[in-house]
Amino acid sequence: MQPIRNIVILTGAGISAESGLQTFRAADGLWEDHRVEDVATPEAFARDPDLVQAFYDMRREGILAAQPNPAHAALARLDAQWPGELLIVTQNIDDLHERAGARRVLHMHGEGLAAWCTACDSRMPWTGTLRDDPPCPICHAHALRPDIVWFGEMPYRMDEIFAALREADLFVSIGTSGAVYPAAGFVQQARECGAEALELNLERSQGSGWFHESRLGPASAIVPEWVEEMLEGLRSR
Ligand code: BJW
Repeated sequence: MQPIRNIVILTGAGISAESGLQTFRAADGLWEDHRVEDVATPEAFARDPDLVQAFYDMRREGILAAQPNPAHAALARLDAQWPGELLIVTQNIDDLHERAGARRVLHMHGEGLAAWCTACDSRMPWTGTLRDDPPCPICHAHALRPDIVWFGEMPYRMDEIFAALREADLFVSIGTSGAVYPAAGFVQQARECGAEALELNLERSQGSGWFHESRLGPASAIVPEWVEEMLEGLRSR
């Protein structure tokens, strides 16, 4: 077998669970008190902007209070040391990969600490609240929304993701349930292009059968173990 050179890593809410950020689909998950259609669709936002803005104001506070955990730190270490192509595609809207030091990160579902002005189409860092409907600092319209991708909207930077998947020798999925497309289909796309596929999760995901190997456990333990293996493999090449 050829040595692994190019890696695509898909992360989901499970990697941030041990940083205190709730996942979506656990029994006590984020949407326990909210129906997903009431908060995570453009239609819901049009119908009840106050409810949706308040939900994301709360999420923003949670992100600001959270700290990266050993799984984020391990991926940052791999990013810094891996000599081949590497792309961390995260579905998460938190910035914990970046705060741990990772650089090759792509947020396919947007960023919780950013706002998007739908009047002038500007995107900007945002750490305050939006439920008070502040004006856009650029065009002054009252048309700011969280810069995140809701159901029915196109995830960001799909061309870059598909290009990376085509070149990947290894696809690794960490802490995602495989319930939301197009991310849930990445494993199939990577495999069709010849990649090995590894899943790291607390429990098997919906698409578990697509992976060559599944390692089960908390991300803060199994991600650093896997990263050490990869770096050890580099040293012995
Ligand atoms: C641990 C752990 C620990 C816990 N250690 N692990 C029918 C069929 C197919 C598709 C569709 C369909 N009907 C509609 C669609 C499309 C739709 C979709 O997928 N719907 C599904 C409900 C079926 N998708 C879309 O609309 C997307 N857009 C789209 O498809 O555009 C068209 C297109 C087509 C082709 C190419 C390109 C585009 C947009 C999806 C947007 C999703 N947005 C959200 C909200 C973002 C903002 C926010 O954060 O509020 O993104 S939904 C939510 O789910 C969020 C997440 O990123 C996403 C995935 O969730 P994730 O991360 O997997 O979390 P959980 O909770 O599900 O799982 C956590 C996992 O962690 C579990 O497995 C645990 O075991 C594990 N875990 N603790 C390790 N300590």
